[in-house]
Amino acid sequence: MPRVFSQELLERLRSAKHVAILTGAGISAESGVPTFQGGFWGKYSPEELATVEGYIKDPKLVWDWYAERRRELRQIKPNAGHLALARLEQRGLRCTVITQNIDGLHQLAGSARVIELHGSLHRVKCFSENTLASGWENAAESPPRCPDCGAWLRPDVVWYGETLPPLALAEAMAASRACDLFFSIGTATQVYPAASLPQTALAAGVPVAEVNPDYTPFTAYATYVLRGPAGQVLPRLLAATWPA
Ligand code: BV8
Repeated sequence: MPRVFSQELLERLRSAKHVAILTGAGISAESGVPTFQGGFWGKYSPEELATVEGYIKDPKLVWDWYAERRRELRQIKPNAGHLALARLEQRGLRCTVITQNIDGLHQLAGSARVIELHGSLHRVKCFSENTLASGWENAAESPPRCPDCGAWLRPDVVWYGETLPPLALAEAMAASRACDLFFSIGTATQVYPAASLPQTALAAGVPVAEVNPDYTPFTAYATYVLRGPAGQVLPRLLAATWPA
């Protein structure tokens, strides 16, 4: 846990007009959502569940796994890390949260500008038409069927081997280049193209602060390394930047 923050970082944050923030599973860890390294994949392999092939092979297993994650989220609240980012936005500077998470906790914490690179657990779409579906919650069948065409429904998330929503990715890239300061928080920076965003910021001359209790493949390149859990580091960073 950093005792003090670099004065340069505090000054940059204090004078920033636009901050871009990439988040991963680590920012939701303190809310009780298991990270990919520590939790979900432990039971299953990504290929089994988070791919089109895995879904076609066993649609009920995949649908039920996402349904279990959706149920678990009902008891989960945003933590101090999510709330600190929402407060940062409420200070009036432009704050673009770019998340790999599908839990919706940034929006629940009050962040208004959230780019969901990998979709949302709270949305469901038709496997065939790719159109969002509603009214599936009480379906007896697992997975439920599309009311329009009868195909299976699926979570509106990006699986391995699927391209990211083009607009979301374009907006994330643009924010990474245009911001005054970039944060990479709670991500192992191993899943692409999301993992390329901190480097995109650096290449555009934007300083990058990494918030993570552990090292990542990006740590050596970070301008500032804030070693610790986001739920502790972020509130302290805001308090140090704006003591009043
Ligand atoms: C794509 C949604 C173009 C679903 C997710 C072969 C074939 C096909 C593709 C590939 C291939 N090889 C490589 C690829 C590209 C692939 C990829 O990058 N693979 C990796 C494994 C190498 N990417 C893709 O497939 C992407 N699409 O590239 O399309 C294409 C198309 C065809 C062929 C080639 C290219 C799509 C990727 C999206 C997959 N969907 N999620 C779901 O959630 O079920 S990925 C999912 O895993 C997350 O969204 C996230 O992105 C990733 C997990 O990473 P993290 O968030 O970083 O979490 P992790 O647990 O790993 O780390 C947690 C971190 O937090 C740690 O560092 C820890 O120290 C830290 N931490 C812990 N506690 C705290 C903390 N930090 C702060 N505070 C704390 N308290």
